[in-house]
Amino acid sequence: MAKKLRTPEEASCDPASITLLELASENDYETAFSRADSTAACPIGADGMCCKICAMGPCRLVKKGQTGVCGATLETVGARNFGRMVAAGAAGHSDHGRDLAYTLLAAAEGHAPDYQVRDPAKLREMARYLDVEVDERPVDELARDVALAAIGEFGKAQGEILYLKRAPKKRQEIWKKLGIEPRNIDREIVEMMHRTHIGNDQDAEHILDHAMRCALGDGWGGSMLATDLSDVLFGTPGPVLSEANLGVLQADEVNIIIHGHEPTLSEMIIAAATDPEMIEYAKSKGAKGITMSGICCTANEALMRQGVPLAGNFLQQELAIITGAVDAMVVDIQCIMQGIVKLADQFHTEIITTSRKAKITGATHIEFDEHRALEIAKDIVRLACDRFPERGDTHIPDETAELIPGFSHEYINYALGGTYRGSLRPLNDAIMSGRIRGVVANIGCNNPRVRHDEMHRYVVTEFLKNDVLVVETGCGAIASAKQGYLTPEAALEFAGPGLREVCETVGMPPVLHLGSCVDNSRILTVLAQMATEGGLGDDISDIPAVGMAPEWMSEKAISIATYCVASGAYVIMGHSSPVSGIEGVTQLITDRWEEKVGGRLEFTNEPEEVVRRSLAHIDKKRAALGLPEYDPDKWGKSGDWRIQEFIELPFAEKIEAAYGNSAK
Ligand code: SF4
Ligand code: MSK
Repeated sequence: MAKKLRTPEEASCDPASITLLELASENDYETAFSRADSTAACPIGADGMCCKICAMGPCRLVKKGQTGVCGATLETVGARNFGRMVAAGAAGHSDHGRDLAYTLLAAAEGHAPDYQVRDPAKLREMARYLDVEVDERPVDELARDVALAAIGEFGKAQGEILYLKRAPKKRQEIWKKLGIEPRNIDREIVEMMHRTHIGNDQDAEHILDHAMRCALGDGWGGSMLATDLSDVLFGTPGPVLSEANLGVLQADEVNIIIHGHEPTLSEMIIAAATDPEMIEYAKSKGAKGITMSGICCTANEALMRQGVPLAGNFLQQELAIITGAVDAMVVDIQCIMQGIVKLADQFHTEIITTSRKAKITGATHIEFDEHRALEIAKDIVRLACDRFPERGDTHIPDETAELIPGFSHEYINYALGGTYRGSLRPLNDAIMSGRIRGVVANIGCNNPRVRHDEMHRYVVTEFLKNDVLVVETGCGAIASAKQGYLTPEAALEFAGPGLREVCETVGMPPVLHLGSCVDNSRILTVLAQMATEGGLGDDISDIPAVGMAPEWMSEKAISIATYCVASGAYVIMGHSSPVSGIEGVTQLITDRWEEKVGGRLEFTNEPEEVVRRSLAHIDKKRAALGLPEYDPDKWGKSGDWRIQEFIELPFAEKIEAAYGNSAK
């Protein structure tokens, strides 16, 4: 019997997406939503109980005590599957970081003339962490040495990853004691694959210890390097004003969507799209100009530094094509659905793959080469313009929301502490006083198995009400952007009284957008700085903070979750657990990991449970630090909104409010 298809409203809570899902349904356009409805997940695989790592299997272990042909237990199979997810996620983030290091090297050596060092201060900071001599050396010479040192972190022969020293001292000692300090980035990924080969590591706890080591190589290695290198090459983000949702597409302009994860080519496409010669070319094809927008984390990279609008998050990549208004979708790496090519065949949209690591059958492949980046970018823009006259009807939804992203950890320091004494002290103080109850990092993807954006919307709304400051990256941040949570005004409307006062004082949104998936490393940096600033313990595990990815789908999310846990954080993932059928593994990643590293990893598909457990954890950590119990009634008696409220009172009530009964 065919599975019932969800209605558009059941599939998404985003109005723009609902409109386009209605159009998809009327016209039989296939999307991830309809494929999820018609493709039931394999229950054995979903629970982590299937092993297919050798040809004696695949072995489907359906009951307790059952083993594979080789005798592998459920626990071993589950831990191996989990470890391999971590390895794949860590590889994705880290290989991205490696490419950026090679781009910096090419730029420093004069082989990539379209790139240069945009943030020399960040370059010098990187140099200090990577033990590169700084002195008064010319920028290109320093950039070359930093690039080589960064490349070295992926495969060096001895020692440990140098960025580990950015973690609080106590955390470094925990890693050392457990023997999970990553030696280099690639080695831990390779070893994870080796250990999980048939007939090798067959102790679930031992396999999962290595999963933490491998993930730490991502968080404090590959991802952190990727973030820093992007800042060096393209500039460290600061606040910009932009817009989000599919309404950013323009009916009378050439629309180019950039999608994937890398800023390297997209930065050049943005430059090409603003070139007067290209704009003239677009006009020669009947368009008024060229509009750039983005999907997924290439979008977040371009948004953070250039203010390029967000067309949408992961589940909107196909919906964007259904608008009929996208002339070219230029994709690089990660989170690109193969389905876009088949869908684009029904429209005029050109799908252009650009990475030497990611071709899609049927797409146009224009391979990116950093040595002639701008020239390639112009070819791509021209191709998009050539598609414009082929457009049919367009259906661009009206929805857009304003947002202010660009909260790098440097900017958060500056916003809170000022130019001369950039510091997280005011944030720590606000948490200590109870104005801010705690911090939640809401990250990660969308997943068509759950209602699009719903979990993100629910948890963020609840946290704001409860005076919890929310920091976000990836597609979770895009969900909040569409919701209107990324503006300072959102604090007046949605935040509890304490958080509202802090946001008003600083002029910041109650939800801070920190960037793309690799930029979760910025969250590690903020947490490490909060721990060393004083007043909130001396380790990440002491801070009243929780991490979560309520709509996760990617292996990268599992790597991120694991490195956050190994760094001391409590992490709750939504949707479902990849090891839900294996009690022993669930126990290891929760209670046992908590005993070892202070963090734990839980899964629940109940949004209310995510909020309840998070607030309970935050309050438990506050109590352990001896901080006052959270009491919203203490706050909210100051701030602009109170003054505004006062001004709007009738005269008699104004007197009463100002002087009380004594005025009578
Ligand atoms: Fe089956 Fe063991 Fe081979 Fe896995 S490794 S497929 S459990 S025989
Ligand atoms: S893009 S990994 S769907 S956050 Fe980074 Fe979004 Fe998740 Fe991809």
